[in-house]
Amino acid sequence: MWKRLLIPVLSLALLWFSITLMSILPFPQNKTMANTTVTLVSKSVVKPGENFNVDIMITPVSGANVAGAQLNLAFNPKAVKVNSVVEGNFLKVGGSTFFMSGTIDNVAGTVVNVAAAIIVPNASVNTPGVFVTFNCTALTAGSVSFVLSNVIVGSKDAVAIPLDSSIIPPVAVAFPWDVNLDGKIDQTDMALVYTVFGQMGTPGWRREDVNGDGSIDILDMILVGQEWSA
Ligand SMILES: [Ca+2]
Ligand SMILES: [Ca+2]
Repeated sequence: MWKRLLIPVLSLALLWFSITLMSILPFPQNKTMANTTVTLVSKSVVKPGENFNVDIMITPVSGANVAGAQLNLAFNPKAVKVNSVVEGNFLKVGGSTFFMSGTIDNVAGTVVNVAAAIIVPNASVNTPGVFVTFNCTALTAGSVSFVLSNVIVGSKDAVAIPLDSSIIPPVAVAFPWDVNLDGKIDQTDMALVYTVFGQMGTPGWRREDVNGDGSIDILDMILVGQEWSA
């Protein structure tokens, strides 16, 4: 009797366990990029003192009819400063615009209230483009994440358009002495230089040539050592 019951009971238990597991585990959703996206485009590596641009790119879905956008930017003010905020061509494709370059605070590490609206009745945009460009200067060692917030992209009917927030990533700007680009300057970077110590090549041919002079030597190690963050 018990033996005859055992198999069905076990099967039922297994089925219940499987169903429970399926409802608990975060199975990947069927993710489609159906929404308008706002992305941040920048060089990944800059040298101290270097000027570089951070572009904010908007890619509308078909029929989004974008007529305006706003955002804030946050960054690490020790690693980078923002010099200017310039409107890109994204909205201008649709017509003339009213542009607010926002307020730069290089102590707090913010640019707030960057916004633009098309000032042509019934005009809108459905093609990707650079909404705004932040011109920045890299300051000191470390890495910086740019983070967007308060992002609103509006249609010509003044309705907020759904955005794919999953592709509003922080972008790391790393410095030459962060050889492995992990945001820390530590034993790992020193070990990478050590591994190829003495090699010669075209200046900067590999990241271990930290000072970009073509020779991997003590000068590269000194640069890593002087920026040690561990
Ligand atoms: Ca590192
Ligand atoms: Ca070198």
